[in-house]
Amino acid sequence: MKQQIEITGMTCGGCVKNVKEALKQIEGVQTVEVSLNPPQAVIEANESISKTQLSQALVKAGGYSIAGAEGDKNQKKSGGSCCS
Ligand code: 9UX
Repeated sequence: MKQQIEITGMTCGGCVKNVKEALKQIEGVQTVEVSLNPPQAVIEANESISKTQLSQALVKAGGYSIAGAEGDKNQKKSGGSCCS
């Protein structure tokens, strides 16, 4: 099934890559498409992945979060791997 999530905290192409890699690590996830504009991810997985699980992966990847979800107030702590 497909799930679309809105992501906050992505500011450059490196973020997109980080997010994509992080989401791919989640068990059951088959394909991940991430775009910066609008900041979102579309995930295809065998089963529904919980928002909690997605959110955790995003935070681990570098302080990103799902828009509107709990933890969205977390400020991004540091820049990612590329431009900042
Ligand atoms: Mo995103 Mo770029 O975390 O330095 S701003 S990779």
